[in-house]
Amino acid sequence: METSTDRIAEPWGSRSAYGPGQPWPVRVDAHFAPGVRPADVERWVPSASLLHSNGDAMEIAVLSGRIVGVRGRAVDRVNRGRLGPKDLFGWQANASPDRLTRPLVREGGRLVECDWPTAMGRVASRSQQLLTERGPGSVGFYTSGQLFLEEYYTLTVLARAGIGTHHLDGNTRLCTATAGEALKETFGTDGQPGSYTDIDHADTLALFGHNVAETQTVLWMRILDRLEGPQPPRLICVDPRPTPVARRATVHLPLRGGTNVALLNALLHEILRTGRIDRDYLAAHTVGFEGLQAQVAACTPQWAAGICDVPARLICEAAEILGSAERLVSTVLQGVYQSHQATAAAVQVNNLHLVRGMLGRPGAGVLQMNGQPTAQNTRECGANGDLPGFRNWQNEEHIADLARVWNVTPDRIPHDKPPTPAMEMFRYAEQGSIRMLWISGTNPAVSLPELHRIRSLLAQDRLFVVVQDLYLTETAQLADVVLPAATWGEKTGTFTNADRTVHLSEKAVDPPGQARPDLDIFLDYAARMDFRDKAGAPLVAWHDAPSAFEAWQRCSAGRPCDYTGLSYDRLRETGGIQWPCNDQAPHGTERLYTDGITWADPDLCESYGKDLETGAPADSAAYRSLNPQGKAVIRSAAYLPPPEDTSPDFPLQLNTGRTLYHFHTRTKTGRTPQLDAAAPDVWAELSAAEAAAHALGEGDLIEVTTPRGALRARLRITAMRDGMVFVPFHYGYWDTPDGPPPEGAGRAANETTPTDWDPASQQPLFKTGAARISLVTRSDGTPAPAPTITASAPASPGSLPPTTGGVEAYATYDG
Ligand SMILES: Nc1nc2c(c(=O)[nH]1)N[C@H]1C(S)=C(S)[C@@H](COP(=O)(O)OP(=O)(O)OC[C@H]3O[C@@H](n4cnc5c(=O)[nH]c(N)nc54)[C@H](O)[C@@H]3O)O[C@H]1N2
Ligand SMILES: Nc1nc2c(c(=O)[nH]1)N[C@H]1C(S)=C(S)[C@@H](COP(=O)(O)OP(=O)(O)OC[C@H]3O[C@@H](n4cnc5c(=O)[nH]c(N)nc54)[C@H](O)[C@@H]3O)O[C@H]1N2
Ligand SMILES: [Mo]
Repeated sequence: METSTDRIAEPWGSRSAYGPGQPWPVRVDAHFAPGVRPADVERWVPSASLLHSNGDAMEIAVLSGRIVGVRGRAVDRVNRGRLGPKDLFGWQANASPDRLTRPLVREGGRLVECDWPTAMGRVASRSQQLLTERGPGSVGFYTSGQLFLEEYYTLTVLARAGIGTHHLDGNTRLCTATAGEALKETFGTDGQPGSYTDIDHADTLALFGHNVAETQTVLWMRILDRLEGPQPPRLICVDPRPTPVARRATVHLPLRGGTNVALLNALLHEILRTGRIDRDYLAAHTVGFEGLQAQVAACTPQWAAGICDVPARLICEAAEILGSAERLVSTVLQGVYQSHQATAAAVQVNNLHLVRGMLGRPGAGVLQMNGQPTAQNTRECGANGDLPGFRNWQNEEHIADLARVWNVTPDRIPHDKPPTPAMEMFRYAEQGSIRMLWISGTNPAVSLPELHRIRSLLAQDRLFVVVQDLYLTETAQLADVVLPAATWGEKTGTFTNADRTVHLSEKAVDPPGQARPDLDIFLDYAARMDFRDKAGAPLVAWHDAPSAFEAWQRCSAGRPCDYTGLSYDRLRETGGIQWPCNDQAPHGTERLYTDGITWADPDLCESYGKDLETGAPADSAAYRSLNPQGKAVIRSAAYLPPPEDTSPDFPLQLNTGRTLYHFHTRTKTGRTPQLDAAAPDVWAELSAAEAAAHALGEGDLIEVTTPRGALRARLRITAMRDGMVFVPFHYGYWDTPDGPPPEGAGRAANETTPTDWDPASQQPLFKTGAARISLVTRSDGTPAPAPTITASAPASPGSLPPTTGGVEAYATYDG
């Protein structure tokens, strides 16, 4: 039956309850432009969501050459037809009148319009000049988790074997570097062990620093539908904030920020103490258990309670649930990844599953989540710094194999030292060894820590900055050349979600003006640079998305992320398919490690592992002696306090993150009326006790200050733990009337965050810092511009007018 509701007010829509082992019922969600009916639609074009990592399959509705709506794909394994608010409404941003339609170059200090040959000519000639004068180390590429697979692969080939630089990384460094690193540390290679279908079978779900209700709304619908059905799973939520997940949890552990390792060590301590371990699994498939035993021996719940500031009783309850689970699914995301012991904590979740033998069967799986829609492809294609196909940069045979695929000599592939992580690239640009930085599909002038530093280093004269984007973002405003890109719906390619499901996204409409697909831009550059292989043929020998996909299939052959069994035709027809997909697994692979650990062998693994405390990489000999038979490695870690702890000057912990209605720096969701209206400006969250201690009330304008800088935001009083202030990081200044903030009075969370990172994954610490707050002006009675349905719900429910979307936000669902 088709019904229609306000999907801003009801982001998760209606329930379709189901029981363990049953298939998740279909429900098809749709939204169209005013006046358009489904029957009017001329063409439906297959695609998937691009505003989070869930990979919800959809079709784009086209009428008279315009996108006029979207609907979910009922056949797809990921969403069974459902869509979240960002996907129902976000497509409207494609047609925003302020899209970039022509390239821009900086002339006399100003950005002026030009044609493509002029813009690309400047980029190529500056590259040539730098290669001659300073060598490949003077050129850096900082890309995204939001382009398509074909684009990343092309960029990797031209940056590595073309330019020959170490400096290629993605904003995935800020996002899922820890997911990749944690999987490498434990299983020897990247690749998600679990599957979303594990939710259908689980008796226990444990979410570590993952506000899935707001950040993967459709996965939360799946969980809600299990929670409403027979034999619902037990739910553990580890998050300092009262997220929608916390509100539904069997046990909520609202821990002090940055204390995940202490908590996890205590949970492992209890599980070991009560003997809930799978000795056969440990013996057959792991090394390192004794180290873990020793490490957690003294980590009692009472000990952790003192560090995490949660009652020991709650830790014991959570351990009891984890210890008695028979089908356990754990997920991990930014509350773990963006803290100082990110990798150390994330691998303890892997350890929990190894110790309990909870892997490789229905309902037993780890999801080291991704955040961005195509972050998995950034990693597997090597645009995150690692080598394509999860090859090991320290293994000469892997280098030789890649050199064979690219038909170059092995010395053309830089591998004498580790690839440069993004934070180091920005430091090299600051210090002057990187002289050209090509930024594609990311907005670092809002998303990197310590923004005054980022602004000033991007504005340097000696640094040539190329920005490839859809809009004149805060970053593009600092560029020397701006390249207008086509986006989702305007170009064709594939991308892979957090559970290895590959989707095809096809071109539905033409891009505006002269905007071009990122792939065409990279191919144009490769042609201008005239990169050659060792036979003198073009290094980048493909010319469009299908031929780029085929080139990638050859590169992925025989690797963990094998794409050789996929094709655009198959993906178009069936919807998403999970890799590896090849002759042995023609229908794709639901879960990894169903039959033991497959890629940790010293000759096969992507990484020899790192010291979790220092980040120092191990070498082949060390790994061989640790793990000669290629089992899963149990790596233990001692808890360390956060590097920037609270002090009398900065008494509050600083936490930053997301809200349901916005995506990142809001370049798309801020241009979508329904989403913009739901959360139009920044706010800051405090507990009622903390607000009272500071004599502050709802809606007061406050200043949040750290040693780096300050921001101003309206106060929302929530049921959050005491001693913490939370600020969403979505709000830059492109849509503020006054442009860039005078230093010290911005509204971006990253004015205040520290330049510091986890040693093993090199992911920045957006959730670990210390701050103080002060009153700027009292509220006139207006509440903070924060949604009321989400983690920012008011402490006293119903005390404020609820967030609604009105008629504009009505969407239908069928099912
Ligand atoms: N609506 C929406 N959805 C998105 C995105 C978006 O911008 N908006 N972005 C996508 C991307 S790229 C990503 S990476 C994901 C991120 O998805 P999530 O990781 O779910 O989102 P965050 O809000 O960054 O952080 C999650 C939670 O971590 C908690 N946290 C903070 N410190 C700690 C800690 O020390 N320990 C623990 N256990 N928890 C802590 C925060 O309170 C927060 O509720 O979302 C994806 N989906
Ligand atoms: N304080 C704080 N900071 C954070 C985080 C946090 O939790 N707290 N989270 C971090 C995380 S997990 C992430 S993922 C980052 C996200 O940070 P960013 O990547 O900087 O955020 P976006 O706004 O998604 O930027 C993507 C840019 O790509 C453009 N774009 C979209 N589609 C296309 C396309 O097809 N082609 C091209 N060329 N451009 C396109 C968009 O217009 C936008 O400008 O922020 C990080 N920063
Ligand atoms: Mo992310």
